Amino acid sequence: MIIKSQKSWYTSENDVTPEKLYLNRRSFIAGTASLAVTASVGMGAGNAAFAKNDRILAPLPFRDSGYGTAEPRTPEEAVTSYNNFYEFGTGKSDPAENAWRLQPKPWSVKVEGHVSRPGIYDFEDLIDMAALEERIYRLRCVEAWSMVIPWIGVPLSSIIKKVGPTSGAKYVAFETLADKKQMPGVKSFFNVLDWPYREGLRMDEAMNDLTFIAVGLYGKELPNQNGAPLRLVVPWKYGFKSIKSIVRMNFVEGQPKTSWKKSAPSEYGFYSNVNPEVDHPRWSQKQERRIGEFGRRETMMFNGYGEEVAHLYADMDLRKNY
Ligand SMILES: Nc1nc2c(c(=O)[nH]1)N[C@H]1C(S)=C(S)[C@@H](COP(=O)(O)O)O[C@H]1N2
Ligand SMILES: [Mo]
Repeated sequence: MIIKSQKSWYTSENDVTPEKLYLNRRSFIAGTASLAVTASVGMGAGNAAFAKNDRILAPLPFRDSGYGTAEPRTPEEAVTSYNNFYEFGTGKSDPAENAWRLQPKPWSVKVEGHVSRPGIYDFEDLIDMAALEERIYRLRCVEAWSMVIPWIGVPLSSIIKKVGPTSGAKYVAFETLADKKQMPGVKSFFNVLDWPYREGLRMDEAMNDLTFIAVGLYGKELPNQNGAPLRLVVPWKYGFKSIKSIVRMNFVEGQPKTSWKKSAPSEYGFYSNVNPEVDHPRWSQKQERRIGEFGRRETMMFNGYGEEVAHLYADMDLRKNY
């Protein structure tokens, strides 16, 4: 019987327990004989966490971007073992346990739609490794916890400029890999989400200076569980907008369909801007628990990035456009 030693930052779902998550307390109770068989999502319940993801992560060259915060960074161990990546299971420790199956190299991204240079881009053609910068951003999950993460990557705008959107491009739609062979959550009987995982941004959001494509964190390549080899980071929006392991970018005219909105439209909208004034139907968004800290913090409008992004929504009702 495996009983995990719990880190201080490793919360149970005691903050909020969304229905969709409660099925998956498996990872939490793996040592509890009476409950050990609840809702296994088909990847072998009860494995020790954090044991298998032994891909060697190369250090990355980067410059400091000046995008920082005085708040302490969340410990690396928490950033890489307390994750949401449903393709590998819905428990917080499932991604770290299962994502070793993902093959992030070689990797390519299909770029299509309203662009002058569509095509299949190798990772190396999309990401200028000589231009990597570090940005320390807050990440606020919709489930009312948050982290501070030193990301390494490039502005999304640098990639968009490469592919040359044309006037028909009003939104960018993103998709994650959905490969049953590599992703046990995708072949699971419990289809929590409609795969592939989909997200999208309005073009002005995508071009905003804060919007980032991360290829690393804490000075090294991205661990698989954090979305290797490239993932979006949109720091003023709830974490689920920050789509991982991207394989497709489609430049479209209409607002794209997104996975969470499709699964529960009254709970998750297209915009998903962090907003303490607009509660989730099942819990408050006024406060958050910073992973690694005791107590709670007040949640900030736009996650504290209002100066950079509030103008994007100047004439919108953010209660309607949640
Ligand atoms: N493809 C994919 N991307 C995803 C998710 C997911 O389940 N699948 N979860 C999202 C959610 S809810 C959050 S909070 C962040 C978590 O990122 P992290 O694990 O690197 O902290 O990833 C987001 N990106
Ligand atoms: Mo999240």
